[in-house]
Amino acid sequence: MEATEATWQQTACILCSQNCGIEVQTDAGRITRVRGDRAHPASEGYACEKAQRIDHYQNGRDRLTSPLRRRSDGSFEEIDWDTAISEIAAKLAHVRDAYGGASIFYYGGGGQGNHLGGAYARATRAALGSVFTSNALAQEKTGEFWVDGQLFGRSRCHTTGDYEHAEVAVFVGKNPWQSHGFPRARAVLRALSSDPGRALIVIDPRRTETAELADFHLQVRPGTDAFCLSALLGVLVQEDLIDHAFVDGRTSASQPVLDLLRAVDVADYCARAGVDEQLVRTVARRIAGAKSVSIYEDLGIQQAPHSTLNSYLEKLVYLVTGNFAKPGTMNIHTRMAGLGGDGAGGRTSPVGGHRIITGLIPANVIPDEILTDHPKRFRAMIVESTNPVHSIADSQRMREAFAALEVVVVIDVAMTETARCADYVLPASSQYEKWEATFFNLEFPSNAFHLRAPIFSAAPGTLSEPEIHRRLTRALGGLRDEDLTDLHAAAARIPSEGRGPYLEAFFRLQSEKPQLAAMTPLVLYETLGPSLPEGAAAAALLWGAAHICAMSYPDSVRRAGFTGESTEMGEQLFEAILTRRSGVLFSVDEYEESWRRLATPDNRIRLEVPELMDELRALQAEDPRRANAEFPFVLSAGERRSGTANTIFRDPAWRKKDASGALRMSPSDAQRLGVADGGRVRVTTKRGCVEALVELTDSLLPGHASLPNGLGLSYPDRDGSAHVHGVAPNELTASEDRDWLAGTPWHKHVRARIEAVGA
Ligand SMILES: Nc1nc2c(c(=O)[nH]1)N[C@H]1C(S)=C(S)[C@@H](COP(=O)(O)OP(=O)(O)OC[C@H]3O[C@@H](n4cnc5c(=O)[nH]c(N)nc54)[C@H](O)[C@@H]3O)O[C@H]1N2
Ligand SMILES: Nc1nc2c(c(=O)[nH]1)N[C@H]1C(S)=C(S)[C@@H](COP(=O)(O)OP(=O)(O)OC[C@H]3O[C@@H](n4cnc5c(=O)[nH]c(N)nc54)[C@H](O)[C@@H]3O)O[C@H]1N2
Ligand code: SF4
Ligand SMILES: [Mo]
Repeated sequence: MEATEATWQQTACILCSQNCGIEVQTDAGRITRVRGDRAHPASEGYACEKAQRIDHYQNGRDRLTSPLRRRSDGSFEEIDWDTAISEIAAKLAHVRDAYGGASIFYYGGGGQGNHLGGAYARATRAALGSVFTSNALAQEKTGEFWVDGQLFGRSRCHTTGDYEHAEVAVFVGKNPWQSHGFPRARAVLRALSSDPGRALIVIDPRRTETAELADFHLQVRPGTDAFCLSALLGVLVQEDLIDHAFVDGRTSASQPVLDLLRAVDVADYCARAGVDEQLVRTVARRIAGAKSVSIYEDLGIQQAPHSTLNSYLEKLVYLVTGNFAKPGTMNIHTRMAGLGGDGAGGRTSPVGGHRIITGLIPANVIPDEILTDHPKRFRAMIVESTNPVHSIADSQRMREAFAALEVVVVIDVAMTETARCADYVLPASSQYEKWEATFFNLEFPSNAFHLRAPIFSAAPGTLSEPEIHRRLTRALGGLRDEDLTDLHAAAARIPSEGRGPYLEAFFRLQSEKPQLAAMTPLVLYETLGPSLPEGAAAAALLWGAAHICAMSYPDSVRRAGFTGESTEMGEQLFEAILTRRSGVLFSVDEYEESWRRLATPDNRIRLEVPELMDELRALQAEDPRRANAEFPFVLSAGERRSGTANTIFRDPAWRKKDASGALRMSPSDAQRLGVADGGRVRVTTKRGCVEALVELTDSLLPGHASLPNGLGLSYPDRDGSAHVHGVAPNELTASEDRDWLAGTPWHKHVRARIEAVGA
């Protein structure tokens, strides 16, 4: 049948943080056609090839269709929702009453496409007194957030680059051709690469697809970025390529930093990092000579040795060259709502005293906070929309930790590795069966937000997360009907009088019952929710978010086309969010806004970070060239490839090529080991041993090997028997291999031994 315009429905791809707007056609519960949505304000019609496969998520064979309870023999039995909710509430309440709510740990709250659930989970946590939380950001971004806090005054001062307009774009440990990370990535990379007036710079030990397009590729030895970036900064300072007006006028405490960089032995550090000194000098001069530079740091340095220091050095590169708060440079963006956990600083984890950053406990220390007889250990866990048994370092230890907990509740759409370790598994409706949105709204100068309407009705047996949390909170007695009487009355007036009286009643409740603050999402869901059109009750919390956004960034929201005084603009913004199916441009910034968002007392960027200065000095004594006889390889465990999408697709059939996720290595290493392309090897680390298929490629340096991200999932074949496809990377990683400051893992830097199988 020829597709007519009317049959396309607007939604988004949920496979990476870009959440490109897509339009889909459906047939009998299947997503049959997918195209980029040109009306989406950020992606503008762009979508990569992975979006075409989205039905593998929607119709996975291991979708959950009933709440499950573990039997004593480890198998699961189906139970009804009422039984599940009342038993879970009773068991968690028991843990709370016996050991305190702080012993109930919450992990997750959203993946690449879904953050509404995590917002509603606050109510359940508040009802339980659960105060500790974490999610995958604590295995990647917390070091960077901490550095942001030091430099800009608050860890929520998150910067974003403008790669589309930058004269020079630098990618450090980031392969955006495959992993994206900014809108329309491949189009932007091609434009950068083909324009002789612009430059693309890549720092990566692998000759990635992005590096293939680059003008300059610094092919560092794995794990040596601290040396490479120090050398780059050394050149900038020693050749006097820094922006003095910016450094003197806009930053503070710069002298100690510049003094330290002046002392860097550039030639020596380049040698340690395995990069050509002349190339480093050329790159430094190109950066310094550019009108605008944007830099993206990602997992290649955030999940490798010295990761927090690396984040600091990366930021110093753009700061000493004045690439901040100007077109094409780094800027502090608006947000519709925060990601991560609770903001309060200075907290530490209850057992090990590990630093909590943006409310998140380092993922790597979670087993240590469970596997102990410490009285404050975690005793129960709620896991939502994440697969930590697979994604946190040391899967074996994660399984032991889960087994040691008294109660584990997993909320997911599929039977995951983590769900298998649960006492109760609650089946969520998929992201195409409910109202959903993400808070990955990280762009500058234009920022967009997209509320997606369901395109299917909920699969039988499933509930949306807002409804799951409503039921849990109610069963726990966290919210009472009498708290909501006034709001219900005000909501009843909405059809005739609009939301004005409701807003007043809401403010009244907030001042009269501040103890209900953590219940706000649920309060809105229960009272405002039913008044929203098309069953969009889950969007109720966005009413609050829209008002806060309009109050926080009035000028930016006005520039995006919203008008009105006082609360009128927030109402307009919410209305647009509710009705525009392709997403809403919610803020347009001027470059001065980045300065206004700074949170330092003197409104200058504070360049000196004492804790990292010591680490920087100590580099002197470290030589990364030292050989490791027992584990001669560095394994990057978790490369993003065309055929990977975290663990969102569990069905291996979505992957057309590289079905089992080959281990990539250089031909010279393979020859030495006596293994051919397509042969098998055994990979051994101090934590585990796996077998993998080999793909030879000269894009890797000798001594470096790479396994993809998101493989090693157990999936039922057509007759129902489960098979594991590929290598689960965290069978090889270890909890203690992490950054000393932020606790972020060294997934890209796993010491390994590799041998041919059967040789
Ligand atoms: N296709 C696809 N896209 C994705 C995802 C996916 O699973 N699949 N996941 C999404 C998620 S959650 C994230 S966080 C992002 C991550 O996106 P990226 O950070 O781009 O992903 P990776 O491939 O894990 O790592 C990036 C690069 O780091 C390099 N690297 C390894 N060791 C080092 C080192 O010592 N130094 C340097 N400089 N580089 C090193 C690797 O060679 C690799 O090219 O991708 C997102 N996008
Ligand atoms: N070794 C190694 N480990 C890594 C990495 C690496 O590079 N190497 N990368 C790390 C990084 S950057 C990240 S972001 C993490 C990602 O790892 P996780 O945080 O575990 O996230 P995902 O793999 O994205 O899993 C998302 C989960 O959400 C479920 N889900 C999908 N839709 C819904 C929904 O609507 N509701 C609910 N309740 N559930 C849903 C999916 O079934 C899946 O189980 O892995 C980290 N782990
Ligand atoms: S995988 Fe990412 S870049 Fe590709 S279509 Fe989906 S959201 Fe867009
Ligand atoms: Mo990630």
